[in-house]
Amino acid sequence: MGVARRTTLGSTRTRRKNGQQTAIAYHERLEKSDLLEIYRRLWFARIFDEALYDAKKKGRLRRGNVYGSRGQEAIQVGTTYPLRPDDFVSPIHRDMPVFVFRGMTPEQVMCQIWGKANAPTRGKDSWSHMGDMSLGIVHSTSMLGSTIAVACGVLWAQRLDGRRDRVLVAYTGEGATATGPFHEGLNFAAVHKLPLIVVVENNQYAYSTPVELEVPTETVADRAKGYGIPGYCIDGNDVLEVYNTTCAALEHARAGNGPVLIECVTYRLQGHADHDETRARLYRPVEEIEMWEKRDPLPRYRQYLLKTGLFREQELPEPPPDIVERIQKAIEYAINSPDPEPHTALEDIYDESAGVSR
Ligand SMILES: Cc1ncc(C[n+]2csc(CCOP(=O)(O)OP(=O)(O)O)c2C)c(N)n1
Ligand SMILES: [Mg+2]
Repeated sequence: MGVARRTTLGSTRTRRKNGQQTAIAYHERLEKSDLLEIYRRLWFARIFDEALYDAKKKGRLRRGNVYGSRGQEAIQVGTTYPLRPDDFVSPIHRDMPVFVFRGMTPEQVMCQIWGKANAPTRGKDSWSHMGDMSLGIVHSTSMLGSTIAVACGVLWAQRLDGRRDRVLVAYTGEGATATGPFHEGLNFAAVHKLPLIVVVENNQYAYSTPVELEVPTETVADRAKGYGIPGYCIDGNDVLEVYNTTCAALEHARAGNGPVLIECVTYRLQGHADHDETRARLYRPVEEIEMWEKRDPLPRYRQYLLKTGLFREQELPEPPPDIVERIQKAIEYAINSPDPEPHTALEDIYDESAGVSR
């Protein structure tokens, strides 16, 4: 299952609408410090995921599910690293580290997960149901596919304000590409040439439904043909390929050429969420999981870095201890933060200034 055809990191043999391949290896322009930062971000995402699974298992996180992203880190890192500070992102349930990569603090994100009073939604919701437009983070909703329609609204508003240059990267699962708002949104974005990059995290499953039962085309990227936009099908476990493709898509969108669809082929190594761990080993062949574990994006990128000759082994710890510490610190902060007071439950719900009564 899946399309992991690539063997070398950073190869740019990505498929386009017209069958051509991108020629520019944007990552060759990165400094050594960038290469290291990408390594550290991959580890941030991995440790973030592991720490939350651990907290849930130990009963330290008592409410809500943990939607793991183990194995999908290259997508979170490779699609955010080339963004401008004023670009937008629209993360979904498997993109928690994206909130941090785009400017939220680990403490804010952990407080949101723990439903605390000082969280972005002040304890009214948890997990990814938050946003911050001052950082260009569009509030995430649970209605899969709708994120694409909402993204169109954000970009349309930007156009009404006389701007066209801020690009929005909207994430979605392959399952969500089978929803109505996904099609309506992408169609609208294509017709109006909105600067939208849709990143499809094709992790092969939507809960227990395999991709074959959601997508009738050979690749998800083939769906792009229906909107007359470029569609790339790339190795989502190769952080440099994700980076290169995102750079190409950003140039395309920023130049006013409209949206791009990037299908990142990857695998959901865990269950749909922590409650699905046992069952997820029943509806998927063990060999399939084992095969994808061998394609883990972290060791692959580390190998690449060592091969460049720019790094010594000791410079690339697995994991970087300071990141482990940083995430633990944020978790302790959240656990020790106050719960919301009941009387705040209706605050920030209604726009009182508009005269709407409760
Ligand atoms: C419109 C809609 N239908 C169903 C759900 C319930 N649901 C939440 S996550 C999920 C699976 C999504 O699969 P996919 O889009 O492939 O993303 P993944 O979870 O694999 O990252 C489902 C069915 C929902 N949130 N919204
Ligand atoms: Mg999926």
